[in-house]
Amino acid sequence: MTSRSTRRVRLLCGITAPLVAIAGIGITLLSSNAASAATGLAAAAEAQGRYFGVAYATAHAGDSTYSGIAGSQFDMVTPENEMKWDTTEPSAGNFNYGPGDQVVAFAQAHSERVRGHNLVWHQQIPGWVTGLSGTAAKTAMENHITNEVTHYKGKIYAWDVVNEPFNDDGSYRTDVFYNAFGGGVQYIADALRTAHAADPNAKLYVNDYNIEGAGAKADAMYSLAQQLLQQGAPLNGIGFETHLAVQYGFPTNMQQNMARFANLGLDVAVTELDVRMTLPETSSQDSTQSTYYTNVINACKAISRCVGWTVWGVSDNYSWVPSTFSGQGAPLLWNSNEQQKPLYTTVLNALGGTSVPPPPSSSPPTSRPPTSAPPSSQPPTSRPPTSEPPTTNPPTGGCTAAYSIVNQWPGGFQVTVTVTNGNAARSSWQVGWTFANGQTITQLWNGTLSQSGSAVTVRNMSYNGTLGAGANTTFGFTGTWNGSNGVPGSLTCQ
Ligand code: 9MR
Repeated sequence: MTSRSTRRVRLLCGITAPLVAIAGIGITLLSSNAASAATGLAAAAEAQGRYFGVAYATAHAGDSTYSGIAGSQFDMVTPENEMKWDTTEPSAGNFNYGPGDQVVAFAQAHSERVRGHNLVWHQQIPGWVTGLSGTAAKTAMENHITNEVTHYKGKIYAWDVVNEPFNDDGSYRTDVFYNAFGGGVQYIADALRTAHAADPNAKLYVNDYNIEGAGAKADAMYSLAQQLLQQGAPLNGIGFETHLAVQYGFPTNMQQNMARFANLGLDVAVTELDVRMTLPETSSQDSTQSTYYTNVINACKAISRCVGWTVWGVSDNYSWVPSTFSGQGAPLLWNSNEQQKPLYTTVLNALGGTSVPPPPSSSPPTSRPPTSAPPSSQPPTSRPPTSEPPTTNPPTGGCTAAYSIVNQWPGGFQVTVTVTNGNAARSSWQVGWTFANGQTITQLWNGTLSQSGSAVTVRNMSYNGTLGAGANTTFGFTGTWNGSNGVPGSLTCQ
């Protein structure tokens, strides 16, 4: 099936140019290779173009039930402690990546991606760092980031570059990094730039708790995000930890609050979800907990740039909660005997269940943001914008691809291509086109490129080949042009 439509997109350089959303060739994949590798929660999240992750601790790796759940129900892993500074650089210049490598190996063995957590935080830093000041502290921070991000280059989907920079009243924590750089925005911008230089393809986040709902702390984070973007710092997303408690109420206007960050052109993610309660567990508290989890799932689902959820642990027996909040616990989807709670089904249903949903009948497919950051060659004015959904009709088979120039400058340009699946789940895709004006791709992300002359073929990466019915994903590239920079006449997708 082939269809074609045109829309006008305002380029960041101020020119309005005709861009084209182009449908491709419909090929229905055979069921033998169409099934997603993911099961349970991950499969449900992936069916609508998002992920469902878990904090994983090597301390429990020998527990086969724990590892079995972590390796089958999720498609993203966050090391609970293994990539923090006190583990990775316990003394100056002595790096220890053994535990973090173990987490990455676990994730890769189970086809799961990794959120790196974290590079700069006021907690879990060794004494040799807190004792520094001035240039020595700045240098230590930059060296630490450069070394760790370089070590994991290409293996990390997103980094929590700076963790928990704010006090609850919205003021900055005046930690060693704040003091060394003379301000919050200064050290955070420097940390982001340093991380970006080491791995231009990792998405870079600032992460915090108690910013889920409207309030002074969320406003402070919003102001920080604006300032970082204004100065061209490579910020890609905001992490909302979402450590909730049934007794404290649900965050005010969580969806609207997350959406305003997304509207800045940022990804948003729920990064450390759990909902604790006062023990003993009661049915009334369970009911509130179910509501809170459902609300969090729905808030993210309603925002196209919300990329996924991560729960902060598998089962209640290993949760951080009881040792931190005396008399509280039961915050997760598996109980202290590592058995599924009814809450698991609640969350699965909120995600949409394991069955593949039908394609949308009238609304355009949910837009999924890029899964890695644009390259460093991108000029500072070119924030990765929210890609517009293609204007093609919902495909009935095969897949379609829409090409959108999202930025252009003399001799260079940036494109986002949205790949939208038809009505059959698939495990791979391939998009092709021919450049009309001899353009050359210089760097491409979220896909594997082959360009021969003007003919371009892009295939999926291991992590974004699987698309449920009606789901979409994007890849992007920067390139060079000379004379004119027209959009290709047609794109194929199969
Ligand atoms: O779950 C982590 C726990 O094992 C550690 O002892 C603790 C140290 O402060 O950190 C916990 O994880 C935190 C995360 O790294 C940042 N956000 C809050 C999490 C819960 O405290």
